Amino acid sequence: MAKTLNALATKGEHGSAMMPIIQGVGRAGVEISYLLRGAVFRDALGAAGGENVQGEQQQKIDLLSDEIFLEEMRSTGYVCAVGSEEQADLQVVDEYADADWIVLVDPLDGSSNLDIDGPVGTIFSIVRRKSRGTTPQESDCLVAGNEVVAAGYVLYGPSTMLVCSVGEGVDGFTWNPNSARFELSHANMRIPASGGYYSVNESNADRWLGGVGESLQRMKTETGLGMRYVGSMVADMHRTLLKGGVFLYPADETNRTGKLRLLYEAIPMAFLIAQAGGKSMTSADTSVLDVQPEALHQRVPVYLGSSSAVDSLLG
Ligand code: P6P
Repeated sequence: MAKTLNALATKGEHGSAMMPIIQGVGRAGVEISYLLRGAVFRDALGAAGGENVQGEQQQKIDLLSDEIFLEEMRSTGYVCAVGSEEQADLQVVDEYADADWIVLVDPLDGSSNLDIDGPVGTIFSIVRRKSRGTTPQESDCLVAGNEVVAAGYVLYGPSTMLVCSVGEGVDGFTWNPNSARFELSHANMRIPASGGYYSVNESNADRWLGGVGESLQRMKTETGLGMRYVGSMVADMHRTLLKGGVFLYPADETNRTGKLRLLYEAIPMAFLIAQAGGKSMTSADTSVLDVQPEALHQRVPVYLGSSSAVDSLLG
């Protein structure tokens, strides 16, 4: 009998409590996966005509994915609010405003790759709300990565995978269309200590701040790593988790505090990498997991991957 998402229920301190929410993420992932496969026929690709709070062009499918995800979180009955890349403010789930859990999400990360049929993903983390007995506020979701209870991503590639941790290692589940459920395919994922690739948009190198260009040249010489870059964080991080190496998005003259968002991109991926035995830094001396969030859409530089590669890069 294949193991399902329920394999997570006996893990970590809150595994069983996380299950209704993780099952909801799985349902949203399946719905979004089917949406993606038929998007071109529903005129769902292309710009929606608006910008998100980040000032980025919103794709129609970003908005549809956000809607699907919020509805599935609502249906769990355990989520009091959702902080989404696609929404300026925290979205309170009115029917369950006194529930314990808040979910942070990038509903469809990398959607600019959709017009080339590239891999995209959903990135999420689950935190316990800070306040009790009041309507959830943005301050309730400003929880450091070290306090995250669960995190993961759904990867929409040739297969649909849900990679997740509830605080006791990382497990990968693949959607099995024959049995119509996620089944355990990658148990206890550990990032390789060496090998793999470095993954970065090197076209930004001349604009990087803090001497990252020289550090990267030194790392390339020291490690001899090849380079792979998709431009979709979930795909680039999934390869880093499986093959080893380092994914980085440094601050640059355009993105002076980094491009990737702390709460729903950097922290979930940092949590997974740390759980898989890797290293997750935002600078040479600060772990992503130690950053105290100050705003829902705050951005940070990230250096995530095998400890040896991150150490070689950051010294
Ligand atoms: P660039 C996608 O827009 C995204 O947020 C991440 O998925 C990805 O890692 C990054 O931005 C790519 O940014 O500047 O290389 O296109």
